[in-house]
This record gives sequence, C-alpha cells and structure tokens, in this order.
Amino acid sequence: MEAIAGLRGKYLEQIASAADIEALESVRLAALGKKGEISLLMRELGQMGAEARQTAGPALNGLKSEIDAALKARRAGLEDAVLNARLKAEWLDVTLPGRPRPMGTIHPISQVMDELTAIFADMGFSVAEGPQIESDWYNFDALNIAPEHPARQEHDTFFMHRAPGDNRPPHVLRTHTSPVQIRAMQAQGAPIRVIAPGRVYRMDMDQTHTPMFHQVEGLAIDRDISMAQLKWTLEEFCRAFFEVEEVELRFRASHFPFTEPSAEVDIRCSWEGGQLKIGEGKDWLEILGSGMVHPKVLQAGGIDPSQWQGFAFGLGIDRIAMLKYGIPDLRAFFESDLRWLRHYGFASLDQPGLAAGLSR
Ligand code: 2U9
Repeated sequence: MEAIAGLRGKYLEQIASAADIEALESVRLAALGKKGEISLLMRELGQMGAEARQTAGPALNGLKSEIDAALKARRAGLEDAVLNARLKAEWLDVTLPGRPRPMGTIHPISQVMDELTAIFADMGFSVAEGPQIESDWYNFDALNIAPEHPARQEHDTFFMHRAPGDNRPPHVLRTHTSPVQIRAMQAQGAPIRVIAPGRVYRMDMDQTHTPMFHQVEGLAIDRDISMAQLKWTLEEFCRAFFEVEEVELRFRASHFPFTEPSAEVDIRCSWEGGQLKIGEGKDWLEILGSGMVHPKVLQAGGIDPSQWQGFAFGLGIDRIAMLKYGIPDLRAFFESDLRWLRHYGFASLDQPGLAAGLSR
C-alpha cells in the first residue's frame, strides 16, 4: 500500500508539472502505457494470493482511475492553454478596411460591344469574327464594290506591302466588318443571323474620325425576310440600347454597293440645353446604314439569291458610345489617358445584360 501511495504522489506531481502535451504523454506512458509502472503492477495481481489480491486489486484500480482522470484533466488544461495562446497570437480585426488594390476599368467601347451583343443575342443573332487583314476580294469584290469605286483608291484604304515579285493584289486592313459576314455565309449557308462587331481601318484623321474605329454590322438571311423585319429589329435594338420606352426611326433612301434598296436611318431626338434625349423631340440623328442584301453579295457568300433574301445594317460603335455615355471627344477613346479611363470606364462587375435595363 505504501508503494501505491508513493506512485500516486509521484505521478500526480509529474502530471501537475508537465509543461506541455508531449511531456504529459511521456508521463502517461510511464504510468499507464503497456509497460507502464502501474500497468505492470496490475499484471502482477494474477500471481498474488487471493488475500493479497483482495486489498491490492481495488487499491491499484483506484490508483489507475485517479491517474487517468488527472491525466485527462491536465490534458484539457494544456489544450485550453494552447488554444488561448493561438487566439491571442492569431487575432484578427475583421473590421479593418482592406488594403486598396489598383483596379482597372472596362473601356466604354468594350462595354458598348458587350451591350450590343447581349441585345442582338436576345433576338437570335450570334457573333461572328474574322481577320483584320483581308484580301481585296473579301473586303471589296465580294461586297459588289467595283475596282473604280472611290473606297478602293489609295487615299481611303490601308494597303499592305507585297514582297518584291509577288504580283497578287495587295491585302488591306479591312475597311468594314462586312467580310466577316461573307465568310459566315460561306461557312454556314442560309438561313443565318449574325452580327460582326470589331475594328476597322480607314485613312481618315480629324476631330470626328480616327484611322481605326469600331463597327458592328448585322446580317439576317431567310426565305421571306423583308424591310419590315429590318425596321422592327433596328427599333428593338435602339429601344434596348438607349434604354427608352419608345423610339421613332426614319428611313431615308440611300445607296451602298452591297445593299439594294439601301437606307440611312435617323432616330428622333432632342438636343435641349446641349443634352441629348433619344425618342422624343423635333431633331433627327443619323445612326445607321442598312438595306436588303444585294443579290451579287449573296452569291459571293455562296447563297442562292433566287431562294434567299435578307437585310444588313451597319453602325459605328464609337459614335453610339459617345451618344449614350455623353463622351464629347472621339480621339480621347484611343489615348489611354488613365484619368479619362477612370472617369468614363465601367466597373468590371457592371455586366450588361437584359436584366440591367436593356429590355422592356
Ligand atoms: C454583307 C452585306 C451587306 C452592311 C451595311 C451599312 C449599310 C452602313 C456604315 C454605318 C456607319 C459604316 O461605321 S459606318 O461608317 N455602314 O451604312 N453597312 S449596310 O451591309 C452588308 C454587310 C455585309 C454581307
């Protein structure tokens, strides 16, 4: 019994003074592990006489339970201490403001392209893309633009250099996105509904022209498409794009080589106090060109004009971006002035969609 009291004192003391969980584990192994002192004594009970076992048994069991409980209590205490130390060291003030990070903005042209795409996608148009360097066939011939047409003259179009000895006609920087639709017709055939937004190039530079600008053109070909559908499509587009309940369009007869008949399209507006209001007023603003696709152009796209017909339209993205967002100077679009971009740019989460005010 004295030995038990001795073990009790020794282990309770070691448990109390164990500085960490590892030290406590060593104490547990020394006392209650497989070869621990108390475990060995318990194993010896079997060899004792019945009388001795009657007193030693309960005493040893009591010691084992007491040491076990002390180990558990100390372990809980040490774990609490570890947790409290971590809570103290790893404390974080979640109310502190975040570190500011420089954030870019979406360029108004990208924003407007996304808006156009969302509106036309809702009307069943898919987006087609094509090369910005084109052959003269795709840029001109396929669009019924004759060799003597002024657009094919040196001063309007950027021609690429040919290697000496290469006598093929030079490639050009596309002057409109129309070649994209020729390629789309060749690839898909009819019926087809596509828009082609993108960069185009013309040798022009003044207050209202830059040598690179952006267009979106649309094309819808089916068996019975007429100018009525063209008018409806353009009205729906203008209403959604300018976010007004009603718009009024005026079609003026015009001429383009790739459409017959052709029309330029004006939208009713007012300019009161220098502020543009779309949909009401006594002024008209030209915003689009359009028409029924010329049979020769359908043929160039591999579509039989005796079976199919359709409309096409084109508009300048930069100009409608300026109108919608009140941007006064075209040239600032391409100067990469950070102050301008921060002012006129859009937050990256400001995603255009029909739920964001672009529909009825
Ligand atoms: C195909 C057939 C026909 C596209 C069209 C216009 C009229 C037009 C201008 C608007 C302002 C160019 O950016 S702008 O200067 N565009 O007036 N564009 S019809 O006609 C096509 C296109 C492709 C296969």
